[in-house]
Amino acid sequence: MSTAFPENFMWGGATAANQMEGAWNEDGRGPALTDVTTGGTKNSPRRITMQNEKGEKILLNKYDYLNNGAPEGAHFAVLDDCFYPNHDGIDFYHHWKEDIALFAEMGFTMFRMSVSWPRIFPKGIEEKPNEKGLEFYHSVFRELKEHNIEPMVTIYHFDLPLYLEEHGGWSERQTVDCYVKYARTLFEEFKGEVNCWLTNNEINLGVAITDMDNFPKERAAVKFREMHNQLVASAKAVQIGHLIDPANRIGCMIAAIVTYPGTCDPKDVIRNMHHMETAFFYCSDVMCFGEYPAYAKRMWDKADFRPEFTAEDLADLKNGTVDFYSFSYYNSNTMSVHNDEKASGNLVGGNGNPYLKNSEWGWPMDPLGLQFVLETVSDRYKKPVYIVENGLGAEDRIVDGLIHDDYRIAYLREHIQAIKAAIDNGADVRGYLPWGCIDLVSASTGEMRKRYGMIYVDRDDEGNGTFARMKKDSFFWYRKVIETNGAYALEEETV
Ligand code: BGP
Repeated sequence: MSTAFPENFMWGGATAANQMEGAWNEDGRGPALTDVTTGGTKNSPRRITMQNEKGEKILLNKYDYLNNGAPEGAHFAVLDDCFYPNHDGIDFYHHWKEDIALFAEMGFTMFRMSVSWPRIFPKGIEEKPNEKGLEFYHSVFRELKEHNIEPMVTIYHFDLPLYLEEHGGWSERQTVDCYVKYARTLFEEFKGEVNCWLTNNEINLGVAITDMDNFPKERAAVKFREMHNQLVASAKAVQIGHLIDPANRIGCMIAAIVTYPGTCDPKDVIRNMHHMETAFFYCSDVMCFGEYPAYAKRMWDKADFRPEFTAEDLADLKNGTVDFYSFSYYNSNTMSVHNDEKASGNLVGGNGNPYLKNSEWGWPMDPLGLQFVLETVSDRYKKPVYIVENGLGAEDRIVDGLIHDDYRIAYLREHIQAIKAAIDNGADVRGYLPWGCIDLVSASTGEMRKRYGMIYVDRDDEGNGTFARMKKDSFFWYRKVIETNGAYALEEETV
């Protein structure tokens, strides 16, 4: 056996309930925001569906909603003539046994999944959890254990119960209380079955958007308040999780929004530094160090935000620091005061980069950016690091019953090589869990055609398909990578 990667390095894959489970209204599950979000494409945004007081339809651009909130008097509605891809996902709710067997066949030692919040507390406010929801996850965790796969469980991944969303979402302290009750329920219920947890997927997104050009100042203040509530909720969960089971390891989950200065103009360097602070470091600095960083003042002043945090909240942040750091990474961008041209990328764009090629969805592919993140965060936080999302969203074609996804293999190989380089340079990297190891609904576009998986799922963007699973070439390639503890990805030439 090769010793290319550290012994006990965890290999696996990552998913989220809202994008894979389906069964959106089965067995007592309540709706989430993702259940009133239509499909979209690369060029047409997903819509949030609502109705006004007269019952007239409103289709709101998802990003307008996230940036500006809902129009006065509008309420969420599931509309008959709209298609909601998350309602069925890839029907993991009924395929979990088969899917876990496939993960085991690839050799996974870790599997990242999330618990669907509204499957446990349909509205978020109930006193007692939904037993059927708990049973479902017990079955999944038991099955993973059978196959010696350790679950890494995200407590909250994009699926706030719609009721809480309608009642102010994260700007209300009620949501913090409901989250804490939900997290406590999971820690108690799954004690002994799950020991590795993430509190909140890509928690930094809410503040990252405040650094986008033209983001309204008043809304930035709202976002900082909401983010404070999320950070406090997370810190409370960390403390409770440790009390309930000292064996629990609880991490933050950050979208690695990496940007480089567009030129060597010192103005670009400063612009980029400020962008990285806001978009990338702000949340994890709080979650890892237990207090707000000094540069928060610059961000708050700009938004006229007066932080009035209670002593209790500040104590929670101090006492609820995470045990490890985890992140998603797909692409990098550049920041420049000289360039208004926008590039695409995961969630928050910057300017493009002439040295990099773009994916079919326009995301600049940059394996060295992953090395950059690993070395940066490993040194900044001095905590174990996990890559819990990474991968290439691409269209796959079935030819003679096979899927030759050499483009995906090339992407994964180059990123694994970058991880090894970071480890050789001293980064404390513990695991690699590429995103969407099985095809699932895209978060940004709602498409199925944007596939990340090593396992193909027969489902299209109109809701057709049998949900049958099929192994792609990358399935066999990744199995070999895991079997050799990474060595197979290092031996081969970079495509
Ligand atoms: C991250 C999310 C995931 C996932 C991934 C890929 O932001 O945590 O839920 O979907 O991005 O993005 P997309 O699905 O938009 O291609």
